[in-house]
Amino acid sequence: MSLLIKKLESKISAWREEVKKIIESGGDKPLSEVAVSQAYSGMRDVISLICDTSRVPRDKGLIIRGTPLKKLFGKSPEEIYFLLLTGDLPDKNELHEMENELKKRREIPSYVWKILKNMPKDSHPMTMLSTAVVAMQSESKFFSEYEKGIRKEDYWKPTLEDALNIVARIPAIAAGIYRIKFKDGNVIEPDKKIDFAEDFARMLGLFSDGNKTVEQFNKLMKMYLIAHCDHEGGNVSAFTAQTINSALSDLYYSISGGFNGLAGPLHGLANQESTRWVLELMKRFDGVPSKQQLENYIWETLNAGRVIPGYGHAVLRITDPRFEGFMDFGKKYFPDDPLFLTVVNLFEVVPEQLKKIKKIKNPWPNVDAISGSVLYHYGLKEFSYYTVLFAVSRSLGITAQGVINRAMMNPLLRPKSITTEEIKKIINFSK
Ligand code: AMX
Repeated sequence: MSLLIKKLESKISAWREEVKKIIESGGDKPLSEVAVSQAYSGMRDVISLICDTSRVPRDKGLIIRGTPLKKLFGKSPEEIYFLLLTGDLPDKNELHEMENELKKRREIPSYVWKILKNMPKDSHPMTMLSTAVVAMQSESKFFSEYEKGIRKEDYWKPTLEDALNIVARIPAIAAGIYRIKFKDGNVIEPDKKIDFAEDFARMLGLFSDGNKTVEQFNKLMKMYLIAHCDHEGGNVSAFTAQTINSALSDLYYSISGGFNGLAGPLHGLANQESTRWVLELMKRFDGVPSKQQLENYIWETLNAGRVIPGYGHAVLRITDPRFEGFMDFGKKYFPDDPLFLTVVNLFEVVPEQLKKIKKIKNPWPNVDAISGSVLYHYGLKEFSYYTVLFAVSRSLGITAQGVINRAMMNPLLRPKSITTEEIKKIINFSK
């Protein structure tokens, strides 16, 4: 790992120096004001967190270390991980090293399989993933180095070890969960000779030998694992993980906690909810529905007090570029797939309907409106599994953020809360 460590060492000392100077020269300048209404609405738009791995301008979507996601499609998860960690795409040698690191750490401890196989049969795949990760906590290098008294400046080094171990193992664990939960329970062992995305696709065991769609599916996995890798620092999974990690709980605790947040229907579970919703819709109308039928169904959902899954976003105010990426993929490889076609038709109908509801700030689709349909096409039909795929990808961003937070020696996260009684006094509230 010498090239990565060397690069990070020089970057980290420059980053530390720069932040010190930033605080000295402009530390008093306010970043945002907080209105009472924002305190009551999930701190939306309150700027008070630093995240350097990626940013999400509301009119552009995900930008990873300065490069828009769309320009990064075609890169491998290994390249993106190096980019997230260091700010630079790797050169040939650096990439080779990253690929090897993630290959050699791929072995899954046997106790993980025992735990997963003994969990209740109705455990959600995300519960299984979160459990598997936290079960490995005893292997944390950060935890053991901290016990030995490692210096604060060096916290990032064992955190990087943990990050690489977690990222290397998650594909095999995730694929194993699929085999245990939905197939015959025989897990397919990792192959240290092939790359991250392809090995994950192989371990799912969806295709028999000689099936020609394997290559397409591998391509999709490569894209999928990049598309969900990071989305700045304030989203539920990243923020949860960061909060846990700020208490110097190691990355096993943090990632597991972040995944628990990802498992919520307003966050990462929306891909499962969206696919379920579209399939129910197709069942109701016996195939690909007409535009009028779509419109009726949308209002039926809204009038029942439910959200349209996959639409809206806490930050974005445009169609999510990740949605567009998957749409381009589907249009290229399976434009006539009925589920995909329905998703594309919904894209033409839903925003116009959501625009009629004033309180909805963003009527446009997010990634979860489409990401399930592309998996479904290749036979990955168990949609309660979809958030696990999201998590495999998101582990790249969350662990990279964790390494950087420790490198920057960031303190405990502890925003201040306020009571309703105090707010009443501040605004001179009278009934
Ligand atoms: N359908 C129906 N109502 C919606 C809606 C949708 N798709 N999106 C927003 N609204 C509603 C909200 O529920 C809220 O209603 P309330 O005031 O009665 O509670 C109101 O519109 C205002 O919401 P907002 O400011 O536009 O969005 P937000 O920041 O509060 O929430 C999000 C963002 C994503 C939770 C919301 O758009 C939503 O629930 N979407 C559907 C679920 C989804 O797709 N989640 C995935 C997001 C991406 C991800 O994290 N993977």
